[in-house]
Amino acid sequence: MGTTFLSGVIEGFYGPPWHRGERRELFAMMSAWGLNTYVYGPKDDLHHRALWREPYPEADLGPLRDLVAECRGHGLEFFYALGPGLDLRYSDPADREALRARLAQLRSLGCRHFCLLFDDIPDRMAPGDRERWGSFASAQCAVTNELFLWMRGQDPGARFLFCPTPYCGRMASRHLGGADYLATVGRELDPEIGVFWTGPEIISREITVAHVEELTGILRRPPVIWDNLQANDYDGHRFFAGPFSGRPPELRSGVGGVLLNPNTEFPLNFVPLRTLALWLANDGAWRPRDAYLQALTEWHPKFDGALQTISLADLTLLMDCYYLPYEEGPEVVQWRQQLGDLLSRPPSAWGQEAAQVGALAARLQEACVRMTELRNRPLFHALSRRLWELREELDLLGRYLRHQADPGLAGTRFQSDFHQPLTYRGGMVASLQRLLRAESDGTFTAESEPACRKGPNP
Ligand code: GDL
Repeated sequence: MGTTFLSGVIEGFYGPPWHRGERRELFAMMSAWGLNTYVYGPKDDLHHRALWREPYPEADLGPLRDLVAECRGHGLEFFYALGPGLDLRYSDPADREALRARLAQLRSLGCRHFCLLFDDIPDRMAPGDRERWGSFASAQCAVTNELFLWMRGQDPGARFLFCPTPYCGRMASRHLGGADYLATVGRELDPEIGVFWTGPEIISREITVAHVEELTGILRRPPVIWDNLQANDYDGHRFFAGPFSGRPPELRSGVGGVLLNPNTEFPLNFVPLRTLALWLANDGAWRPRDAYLQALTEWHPKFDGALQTISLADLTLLMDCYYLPYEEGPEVVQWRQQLGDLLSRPPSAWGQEAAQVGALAARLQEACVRMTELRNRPLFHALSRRLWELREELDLLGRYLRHQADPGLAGTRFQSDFHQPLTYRGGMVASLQRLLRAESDGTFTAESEPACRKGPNP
């Protein structure tokens, strides 16, 4: 394994971890597509983070051993990630022994490679640790180096990866983890340990070669990209079925690997993983949209319907609504634009356009209905809550357009019997969202404030 380029998946999201059958399917897809690495690090496996000191109980050992064996049986490398940073006391010998014991337990199950993750942890140290190490970065490096050397003593081929506390450009620029954190890691972390990095942001729209070159200088090694492009654990309304994009193919030679931390719902990850594999194998101009269309064509057979099967064109339209964090697919973007323009005009000026806009809405609504009939029930279950929301909005919109366009109802206010206050867009979260509005420039405005202050009042 040595310095092999790592490509594949990190199961590193918040929320329910994948189950055994899903991981088995994952390994088969990964090995068929030429990906080589799986990192086990679900934030909500209690023994990964909250109970990191406690070894796995006896009942969990068989399934874990099988998981490692299945992964390796597919020719993939298995990394086990431990996240002790919530309450690790870096200078406490008992805690350091607990770390060794946990890795030894995993090693006894066949695991050879490990990660220590220090992401999303309190940005402060116990006073004793501060006295001994001086900085967070030094403390984390010392503990990681010690474990790494201990593991290498038993297995010279063992590989280690380290996730820093500031793991993206924005966090580093805010000095998360303390001054000179990354430079300290560059100097003090054993040069054979890889360092994770998510790009300029936690969810990076783009990761450029220049960005990783600068970082490589500081870290004294190329980073391993932990890619959250299609992670959706931070927003229960969305998922991302769009292509791997915003990363030029030249990035491949500037990093030590690319691991996707994708959608929490395993069945929704076909396109993200397939397009990552296509990106890795690409040797011409990289066209993410083409890769998306190819991956959707390969995914389409999974959408076999009990009554009727959705067409590839309608599947594309639907998945365009759940594309990437910073963009939707082109067909729905154009439709949304047209819809916005239409609604800004009086109904008397709508003409034929209302019918066109309504027809696409109806097509999308129909596509949502097709999804309820999928024979692949896990796929339907993964889609269902998000698509229900989309259906509700499309239904409301259709009713609104018909009401406004009806000359007999001119001057009356639109109301829907199916979208009653508090049952529709209700609840605490929705009310909090209305209270603090997110502006398109990244700022937030309280309900009582004017939308955007353009400067001092005259
Ligand atoms: C994070 C977390 C990750 C989570 C992701 C998306 C890293 C290193 N850590 O900050 O567990 O899934 O954001 O919400 O990315």
